[in-house]
Amino acid sequence: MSLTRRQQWRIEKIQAERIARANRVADDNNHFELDADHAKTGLVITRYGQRLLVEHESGALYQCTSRRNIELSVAGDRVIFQATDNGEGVVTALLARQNSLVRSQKRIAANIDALWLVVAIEPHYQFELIDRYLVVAENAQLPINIVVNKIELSADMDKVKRDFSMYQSAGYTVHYLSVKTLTNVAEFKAQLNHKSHIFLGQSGVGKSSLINQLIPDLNLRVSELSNKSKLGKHTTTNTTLYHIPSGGDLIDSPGIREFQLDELTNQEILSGFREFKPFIGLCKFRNCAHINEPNCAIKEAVESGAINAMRYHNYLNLINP
Ligand SMILES: Nc1nc2c(ncn2[C@@H]2O[C@H](COP(=O)(O)OP(=O)(O)O)[C@@H](O)[C@H]2O)c(=O)[nH]1
Ligand SMILES: [Mg+2]
Ligand SMILES: [Zn+2]
Repeated sequence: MSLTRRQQWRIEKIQAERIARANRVADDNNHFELDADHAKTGLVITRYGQRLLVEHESGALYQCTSRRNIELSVAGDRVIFQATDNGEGVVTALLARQNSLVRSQKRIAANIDALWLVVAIEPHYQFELIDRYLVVAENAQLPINIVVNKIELSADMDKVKRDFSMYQSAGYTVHYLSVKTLTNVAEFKAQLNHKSHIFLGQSGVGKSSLINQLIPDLNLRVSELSNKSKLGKHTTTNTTLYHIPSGGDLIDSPGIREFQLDELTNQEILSGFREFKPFIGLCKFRNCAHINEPNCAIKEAVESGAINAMRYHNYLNLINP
């Protein structure tokens, strides 16, 4: 049986405390006495330059600086910190990350349980865009699933479901909902519990509307955080972790919602089609591009139906000749 996330954190906390204790000896930059026995575990809510807003298990927020010898943490990180007299704190250790989202060489969020790619009936979903997001997420080992919004606008839901069945058979979860009519929204909410989530996708698909359903007072909370943290208005554009009242966490920023997709290499594209994996390496030619080479295991899998023909077609559309 695998460890729960909480158990995992507890183990990491003990390890991190040891590190913090060892560092204490070497520490000559901090003017207060570090006391590893009183170290607290916290969750990074947001970062503003070198400063971090850290939430203790009790819910109390601490504005923290970070020890110089540890990597700067981001929203979603678990850290060990020590409160100082003035209600502020110093982060002394960073717990191991489960994963992290990096864009243009900058880390922006950590410990993400699910990325939700939001697409819609209007603007109408495009397979190429969906596949590009999936490829990026697969290459970064980020768990991604799909939300199809505005289903009340579709005159042919059977067709829509056929379109997305290829993603379901590749192992992706697909939720069909309408934020406008609230169709399937409660069910969707219910399964966000105990996990941390990121929503992304092109403009106009309904991400803000969906997030407002999950956290009706989001704008209020943004300004509350700005006040509490004395971080100023920047909080609105900073990547921030919010607790969803019905359960689960949302890591959000405008930059995350609509992040730009970088150019993808053919190698990344190939490894981004997760259902191709069992066949890679089985082709006649070692450098097979799986386009029109003889005895290609991928093409044979398409012919036998083991790989969905539309997904293979999407692969051909994405790769650079
Ligand atoms: N018809 C319909 N419109 C929706 C639905 N969800 C959101 N919208 C509308 O779609 C537009 C774009 O939504 P918004 O949440 O701003 O999308 P974002 O750009 O992804 O954040 C707004 O006019 C919303 O009111 C839905 O389920 N059905
Ligand atoms: Mg929006
Ligand atoms: Zn091949």
